[in-house]
Amino acid sequence: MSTTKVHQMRTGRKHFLGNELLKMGGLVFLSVFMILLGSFVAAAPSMTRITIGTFFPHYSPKFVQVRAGTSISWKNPRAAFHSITHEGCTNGQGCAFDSGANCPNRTFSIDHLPPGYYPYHCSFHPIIRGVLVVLESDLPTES
Ligand SMILES: [Cu+2]
Repeated sequence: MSTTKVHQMRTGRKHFLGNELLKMGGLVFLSVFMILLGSFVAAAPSMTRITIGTFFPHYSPKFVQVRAGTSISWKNPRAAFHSITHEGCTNGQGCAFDSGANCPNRTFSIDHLPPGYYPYHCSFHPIIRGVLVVLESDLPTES
């Protein structure tokens, strides 16, 4: 065997090991990245948005079901005042939330509603109604 061939084999092996190390480093980096991403996504609170429109069903979507801990926000993109008022605020059964006058282009948000059934309406336009259901956070997901 010529010295050149031996030299090529040695350097070839060196390159092979170098590539393997690079690949392993890449995998370790990727794994750490995925773990960090996973913990970030898990830690980020989930969010549901409802838009208040001019036409039926006005609160869009009108029926919303979320898990406890989900942030719910109502956006009012219209030039009229609206409110997001829990039925309990007007029937004396306990007021869970009331946005008051939600100005045009404003958003009203709720973060920590306990599990329950929350029908609500707009106090300016009582015909505008919606329902919010908050489920226990550990119930199995519906798919
Ligand atoms: Cu309204």
